[in-house]
Parts: sequence; C-alpha cells; structure tokens
Amino acid sequence: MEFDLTLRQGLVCTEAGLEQLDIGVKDGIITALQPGLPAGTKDVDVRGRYVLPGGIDSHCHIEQLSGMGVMTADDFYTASRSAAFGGTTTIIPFAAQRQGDDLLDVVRDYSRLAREKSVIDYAFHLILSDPSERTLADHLPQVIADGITSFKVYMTYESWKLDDFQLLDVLHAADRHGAMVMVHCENNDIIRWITRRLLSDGHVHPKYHAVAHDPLAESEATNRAIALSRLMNVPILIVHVAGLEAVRVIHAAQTMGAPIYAESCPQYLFLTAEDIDKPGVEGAKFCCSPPPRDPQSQQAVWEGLLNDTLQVFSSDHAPYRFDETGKLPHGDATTFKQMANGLPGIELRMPLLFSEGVRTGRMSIEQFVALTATNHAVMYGLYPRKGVIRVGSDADFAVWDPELSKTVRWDMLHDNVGYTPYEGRDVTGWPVAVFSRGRAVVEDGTLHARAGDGQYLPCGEPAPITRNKKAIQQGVVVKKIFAV
Ligand code: DUC
Ligand code: ZN
Ligand code: ZN
Repeated sequence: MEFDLTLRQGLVCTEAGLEQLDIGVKDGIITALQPGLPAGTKDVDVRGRYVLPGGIDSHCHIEQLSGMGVMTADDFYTASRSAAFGGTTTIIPFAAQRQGDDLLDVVRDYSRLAREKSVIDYAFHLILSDPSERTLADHLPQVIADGITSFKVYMTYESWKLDDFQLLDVLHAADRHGAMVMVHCENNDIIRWITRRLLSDGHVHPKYHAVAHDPLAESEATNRAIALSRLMNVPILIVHVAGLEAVRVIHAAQTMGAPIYAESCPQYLFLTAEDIDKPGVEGAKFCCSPPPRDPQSQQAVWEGLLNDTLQVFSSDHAPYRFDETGKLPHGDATTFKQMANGLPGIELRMPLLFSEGVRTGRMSIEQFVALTATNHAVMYGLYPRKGVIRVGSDADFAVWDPELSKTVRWDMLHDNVGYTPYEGRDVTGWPVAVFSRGRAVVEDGTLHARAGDGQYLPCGEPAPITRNKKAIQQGVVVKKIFAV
C-alpha cells in the first residue's frame, strides 16, 4: 500500500512503550507501525526525535463568556492555533449553558463557532448551570446522543453554582444516560464570607484572591462532591485540583474504592500564591480559581500526577487580556473580586510538563503521554480513536525535539492574550512538527492548517462510566440506592 505519509525512525511512544518505528498513514488513519516501511507520498525522517500522540486538552474555555460575563480573548481560531503549536491536536472546550438558556440552542450556536474556526479536531463538554426538568429529562439525552457525554458543574460562582440538591439531580441524570460529571469544587459561602470581610476592611489587592479562595474551601467542597458521588454510586472527575488537602481527600476516597477521578493543571505545578503578590494589579495575571497555592501543594500535585491520584493534566485555558476587556474592568482600581478569573496555558501545557517532568527524570515519557493525551481520551469517550498511536487510530501526533531549549516570551506564543504567566522560564523539549489526521498542522514554525479544518468528534460513553456499571453488575459495588 502506498502511504500518504511515512514518518521514519522516530522514537514512537505506543501503548507498549517507546520504540524506534516507522509510522505509515493512509487517509488520515495510522495503517502501519513497524520498522522499514516503504516511502510515503510525504516522507519525513524524524530520527532522534520523539513521536508522541497529539495532546488532548480536555479543559479549556474558548470563545466562552465567564460567570461574570467576560468573553475570552481567544476564539476558536487563535486558541486552536495556539494549542497546535504546543503539541495538542484535540481540544474539548465547553458549550456553556447560562441560567435560562435552552441547552439545544447553546450547543447549536457553539458548534457553529468551532466548525467555522477550529484548525484542529474538537469535542465538547457542557457547562450546566440550569439543570431544570426540561434540560435533564429532555435536552440532555439528545445532546448526549449527539456525542457530548461529559459536563462541568460548579459549586461556586454566583451565576454558575448548583446546590447539593441540584448536584444530586445531575449525578442521577449522568448515571441514567452514561455521562461523566466534572466538578469545580470550592465552597461558595466560605469564599463569599471571606471576600466580604476583606473588601470591607479595604483589602482589594489581587493577592487577597488567594486568601478568599482558602484551601479549606477547596477541600471541603471536594469532600462533599465525593460524598454525593458515593451516595449515588456515580463516578465524578474533580477538575483543577490545587491544594494538598484536596489531593489527600481524593486519594483517601480512591483508596476506599470510590470511582473518583481528578485533574490538575500547569498553574498548580509551576506557580504559587507568591506570584500573585506583585505591585499594583500585576498579580491579576496569576489569578485563577482555585488559585495557585504553596510549595507543599505543588509537591502534592506532582505526587498525585505521578501516583495516578490525578489522571489528567489539562490547561484550564481561560484567556483574558491584561486590560479593560479582561482582567482589569476598572483599570488600576480593579479589586480582586472584579478581575476575570483564569489563566492562559493551552500552548505551554505540554512543553512545561515535558521540561519539568520528563527532562528532569521525574516522570517517564509514558506517564507524560498518559497524562496529556491517552487518559483524556479514556475519560471522555474518545479512546482509541484519539490519544494513542496504534493501527486504526487517527494519525494525530507531535514530533518532539527533546533537546530544543527556548526561553518563554509571550510574543512567541500564538494565542491572543498578550501576556503569559510563564514569561522568562527556560523550557527544554518542544514539539517541532504536529500532524492531525495525517496532515501537517505545524511544520517549520509555520501553521499549515486553516480555520475550519478541525472536525467535530462525537464522544462515546466515558470508559470510567462503563467500568463502574460493570463493577456494579459484578457486585463489586454493593450499595446502589436506586434501581433505575
Ligand atoms: N476557574 C474556572 O473555574 N474556570 C476558568 C478559569 C478559572 O480560574
Ligand atoms: Zn472550574
Ligand atoms: Zn475551567
């Protein structure tokens, strides 16, 4: 068979580990994986380079209004372009339902934005903020049948948050229809109470954001979400884990056999609350929720990623410019409560982890691949089409030069944000070519894909959901309160 593309003699990371192999691609699919393949129409020698599955960024906010009504600085074009330059070939952003929104309208409108602009493939999660009877019983099953099989719910933010009763409703619906619930765990009243005290005492500086979002607000809500999930016997995935205590609570639940999964992000490995403590409003560049914490929490997140307490490493890319359109609605007078929450990170997610994880010897290349690609596909129903290099999978991969060193500057990135919280960091190991379904998206430092080249990926049932159902059938999980 004549290949459209042959990648020759790379160090390829398959599910069996790292091996020197050729990859043959036909019609966008990996069709051969062995040494000594015949030349392809496009034939690329990648000796000395790693060939890794294209990354999947399963937590990114793109062309989405925040809870406070601020539009992200990136649209589907700039965010997907930036993702691709960082080695990511699939993004899973959120079709966000605001209160009163008709879920079917939300999905239709958001799909159009992605279809017209994304340069790489994409799936969707939902954000559910209005789990009415009509949403859960009527619209949700339709949306799930169309391939959106995961949704994020919030325990904080006035306009997004669900109470425990609503969370139980959502877990129940997820269980019925085979979907994964992602939970933003922070106790809203703790944050609200501390915030009111701080503001009334005149404490408005960005650093008070980290004070208001105390680690106990995170660990309490994490514990509560786990309790609700255990009550219902429904798996959940806890997003953006930041604090040491939250990691411990998750680990304890998993040790008891509860189907709890979790995610962390670059900001919790590479930033701390000290970064927020800068003169004036500069610290707003480092404010997200939960906030970066202390070195002990960083260490706990590293350990959690290495010992499989935390299975996915996403960016939580929530890009807001450092001006009136984003972080600073009131200029230099903006208080910590008024700043848009969120950090850019879609392009640096994988290079930062490669440099600080793989290059330092902290993690194996296989762990890196699992945390940045394979586990995302498994968690959200895209496996094995995405997230792995194997015969029959989409030909999505990134060719990495493990020796290439660069100092991060915001103007070398491809987003539309205008700053990076990682300015000035030395990073070793970068993707130098990125392929999506066998086509070069990035090569020689240039974007080769166009807006609209990305395809919609309908997700199947997330594997942890299937696994949990089997466990229940086999009597491994004995307490099932509703026989629905
Ligand atoms: N927190 C979120 O929950 N989402 C976007 C960004 C942030 O800081
Ligand atoms: Zn969140
Ligand atoms: Zn988020």
